[in-house]
Amino acid sequence: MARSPRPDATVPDLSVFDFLFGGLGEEDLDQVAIVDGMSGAETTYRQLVGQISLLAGALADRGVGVGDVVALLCPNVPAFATVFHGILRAGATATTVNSLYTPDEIANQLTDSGATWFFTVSPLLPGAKAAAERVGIADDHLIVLDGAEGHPSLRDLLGEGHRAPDVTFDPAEHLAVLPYSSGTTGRPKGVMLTHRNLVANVAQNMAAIGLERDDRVLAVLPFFHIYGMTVLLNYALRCRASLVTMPKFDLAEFLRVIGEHRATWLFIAPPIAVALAKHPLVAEADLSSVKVVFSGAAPLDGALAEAVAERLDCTVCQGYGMTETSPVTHVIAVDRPDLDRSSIGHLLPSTEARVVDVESGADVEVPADGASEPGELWIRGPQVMKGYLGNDEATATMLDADGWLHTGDIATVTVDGVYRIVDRLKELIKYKGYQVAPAVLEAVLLGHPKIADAAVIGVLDEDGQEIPKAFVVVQAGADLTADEVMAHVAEHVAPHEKVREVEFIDVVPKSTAGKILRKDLRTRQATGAAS
Ligand code: 4UW
Repeated sequence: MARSPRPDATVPDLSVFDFLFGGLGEEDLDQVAIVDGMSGAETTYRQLVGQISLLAGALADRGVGVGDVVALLCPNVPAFATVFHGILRAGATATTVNSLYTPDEIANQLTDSGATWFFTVSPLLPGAKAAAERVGIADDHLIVLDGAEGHPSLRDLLGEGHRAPDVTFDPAEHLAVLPYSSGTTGRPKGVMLTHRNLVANVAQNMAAIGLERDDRVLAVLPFFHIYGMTVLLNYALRCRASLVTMPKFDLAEFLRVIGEHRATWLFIAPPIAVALAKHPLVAEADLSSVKVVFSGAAPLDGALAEAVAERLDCTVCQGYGMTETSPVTHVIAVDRPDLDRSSIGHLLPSTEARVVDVESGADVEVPADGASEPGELWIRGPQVMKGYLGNDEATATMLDADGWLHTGDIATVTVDGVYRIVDRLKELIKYKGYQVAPAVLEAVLLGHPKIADAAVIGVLDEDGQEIPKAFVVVQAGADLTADEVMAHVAEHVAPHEKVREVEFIDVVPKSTAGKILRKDLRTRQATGAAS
């Protein structure tokens, strides 16, 4: 068992709102909290807190408070921060929805989370409305931030002028958010994160990562995902930095926004690192303001990290974690330029870890020199989730009686406490940092009349990035092409979940209990064996 080399972080017994905004000083209020990277419109901390309070008041006036779940389907625009923190300030729980989701996927999350109010934006209204209708959320409970006929708008709600309510709850028990994650296996599940979980992770980040007041932080990674939620919307704002929002990634726009707003920190996922290292457009851009590029959500190759550092003349750092840990557990902090960039660095303060041999269940030996043998990474700390909503069985598989969360990632560790992710035990696939659940794709594949059986794993493309690949068994006597398989999946899932490679096989390898042997498919992929 290992602990962080840094002193413990103090985790105050506060709500997310009070921790982030309760201590705003006079000198902070006129600081820019958020810049809309597209229009350049600025929101100060004073304005942001004012809007959050008004939204909380409008929600309270509608009877929304502790015990209610409010869904938010919205790209990265400044109003996301108002709504997200307004929901929490009112005492309700926010469930953030992937803005790429299909109406079916949205409806599943609305139903599973028990959401009764729903915020979205007009470009996403068709999908949101279809989902809302399916689950019985009426038009007056479906708020369209920028306005749409028949729906309340954000301006309507803020214009009512209600004061924020007095709410009381126990931050250690009360759910702040319910993001969705498939975890180690199966379909997406609601991850129960308390106010304390989120406050803790911000406090832990503050004691390690190194973002400073006055930094301008590019916020292109989605706020709905735990990475954007905690690191951008919570940690950066608590540091009194300025967020520069972008609703979606487009390289030319990304480079323009960095130059125009003099962004100092870029939080990215590895595919953006590939673009920064290789794309010709980068050579023409003014990236002289960039001090730090911080990557997370999927493995970062060491040579790629070097290439980015050299080309941008900046520091490249890496963080690791998962939705179930709020998410950050490990980082290469900016004050550790000595660490290998392909490692995930050290444990965050107040975080413990074990690296456990998968066969024997014992902690791996850590040699005096070099890295340990690989084992499953286990985590314990105040950022670890309460469990999965309404799914005790899935919770019990991941969280043991001693509070250890079994990540499903395979890591090594050195005697200096530097960790490296070397493999994944669980079936989860990360495509551009987004979660893709094989179970979801396999169900879609099995829905095709010409497919007898199917299994999906992650494989690497030529840039070393993970993509979903389907192994398909065709029904006897049927004719099916790889393109037809991919088109069928694309019709039923969000764009990031598409199957991007297909191989036809005779039989899907399975255990006697009928579980897909993904390990065998990975071996087959690695060796090119047609066994
Ligand atoms: N290297 C290898 C990594 C890495 C990784 C994540 O969608 P989720 O549940 O959560 C995330 C969290 C991203 C994140 C955490 C902490 C942090 O500092 C940061 O950047 C600043 C980003 O993506 O997926 C969790 C799974 O994603 C893989 C790993 O398999 C993990 O269980 N993963 N980060 N640096 N793999």
